[in-house]
Amino acid sequence: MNTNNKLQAVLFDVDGTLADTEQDGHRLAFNAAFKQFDLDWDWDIDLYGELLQITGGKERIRFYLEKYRPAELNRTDLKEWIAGLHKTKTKHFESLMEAGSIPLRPGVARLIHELRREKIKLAIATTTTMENVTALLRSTLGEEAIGWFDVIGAGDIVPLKKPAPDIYHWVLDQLKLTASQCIAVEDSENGLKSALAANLPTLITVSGYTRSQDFSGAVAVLSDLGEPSQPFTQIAGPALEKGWVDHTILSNWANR
Ligand code: XBP
Ligand code: MG
Repeated sequence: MNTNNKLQAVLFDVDGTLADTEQDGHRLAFNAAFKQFDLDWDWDIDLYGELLQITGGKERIRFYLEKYRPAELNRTDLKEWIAGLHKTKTKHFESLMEAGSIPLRPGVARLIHELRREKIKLAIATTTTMENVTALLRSTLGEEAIGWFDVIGAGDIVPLKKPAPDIYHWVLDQLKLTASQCIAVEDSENGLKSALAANLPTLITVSGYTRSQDFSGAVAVLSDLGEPSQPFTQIAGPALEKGWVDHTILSNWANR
């Protein structure tokens, strides 16, 4: 095999992929921030599912105002007000992570440790705010885990969030790798669109809010990354010999 084609890096999404953070993490943090701002808004589980079509917390708040609270759009300081509300939301999310409220999904820690042993680079490409990424990694894998990732692309580092490919382009640039040397792991249609538009082979592990989305173009769709003791369920893609994702399977997908 040409070394240029060898799998060099795995690019992980965060929300829904590393951990199921939306329903009982981000949603609760938004609601806590609304309360702190004396707003009578409550994003219940169904409404939040609808709002998730918009990636990015600040963008999601603006979308909610446009659809459900148009009077609020008349604020003269709207942009700053949303930014302040979102900052408060981030603090609440960090507290939830510090309390250890959300575990990593099956197979995530195992695969990260294995990729490190195999000297395959780790990167993150996410829409979420950087503080959320570090809080999650710290609470689940320990303080030093942040340093295991060669590149972390997060939040507003690029102007256009997923489904635009910008965050994946930015991470590939930082890694100095081409898309064909890497594979992305995502959980959502917006994330898949973003990775595919950057030409990345993409594995989907479905999450709470995303299991009925359209994952055409993914190398495979799985319930999760699986463990030898707790195999994944395969939803789409070519039949696999094992019930857990390891670096060999990822290399094969990257080199299809
Ligand atoms: C994640 C998101 C984020 C989080 C909230 O999408 O859409 O907006 O819900 O994060 P993906 P912030 O998993 O595709 O990256 O509030 O920090 O923006
Ligand atoms: Mg996601």
